[in-house]
Amino acid sequence: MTFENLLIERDEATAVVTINRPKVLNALNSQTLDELRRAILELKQDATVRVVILTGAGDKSFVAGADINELSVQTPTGGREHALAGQHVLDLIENMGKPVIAAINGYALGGGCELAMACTLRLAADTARLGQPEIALGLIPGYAGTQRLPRLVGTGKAMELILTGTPITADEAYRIGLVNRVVPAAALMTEARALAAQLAKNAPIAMRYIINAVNKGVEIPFAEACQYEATLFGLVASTDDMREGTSAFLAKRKPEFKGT
Ligand code: CO8
Repeated sequence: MTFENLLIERDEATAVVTINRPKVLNALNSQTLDELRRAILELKQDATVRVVILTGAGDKSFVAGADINELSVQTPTGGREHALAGQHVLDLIENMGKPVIAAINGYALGGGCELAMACTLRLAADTARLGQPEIALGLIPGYAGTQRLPRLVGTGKAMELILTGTPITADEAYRIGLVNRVVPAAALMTEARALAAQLAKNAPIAMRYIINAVNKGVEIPFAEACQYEATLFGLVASTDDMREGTSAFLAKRKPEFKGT
């Protein structure tokens, strides 16, 4: 995989994807978004990758939003296409079937906050700032921020964040449930890699079904979602990993999951 604006590094079963446009605080232009789309599709297919970490280059910014140079000249139809393309990439991340950890190393604003919200888990450096400042540009969020933010933090907080556009600290983001953990900035990648290594030991098919059950379940009626969960539960019973996990427990040894 060769990319102009992404760095991809492997650490055993973890792939670290770094958005690499530090001169513009890793703003997402169309090319970067498309590179991200291609990278996610390739990492999804690669069975040796069990967990992905997504972060931004440098120590100042995760992603400072969509590239405002492109937004400033967009047309109505182009804007719609751009929003749909971004939503598509974020959907791919959300439904990749492998945990994607956002390591939020600084500003996660606008499209950057939306990107972090599409990830499965979010770790934030204590120096990070998160928000949806589109309103200050006369815009609204366009990468599904109006939808994922209320699902994560509730309608009231989402309205406040999107209508004021004022970014919040990592601690406040943790308090309202926008990030899972806050860690000292210097320890962010170590913590993210440790979490990734922990998850990488899990049964991949079970993780895929958990992500699928949670993501799909919040969109459909509860009773239907429970039926769906039961079907996936039945399906995992057909895996070698289920047999390995249960027999390892009974034999008092550590399981070794193969993803089959
Ligand atoms: N796009 C393009 N360039 C950017 C962006 C951006 N989002 N953010 C920062 N930059 C550039 C700056 O212009 C500057 O460039 P230069 O050095 O050439 O002047 C460089 O990065 C460094 O930035 P600053 O000098 O501004 O750094 P500061 O430390 O002073 O400020 C901030 C940091 C507070 C993060 C500030 O840069 C900022 O406010 N950035 C914009 C944040 C923002 O508004 N993000 C939301 C963008 S809109 C969006 O994301 C919509 C998503 C959905 C789109 C749907 C499709 C239509």
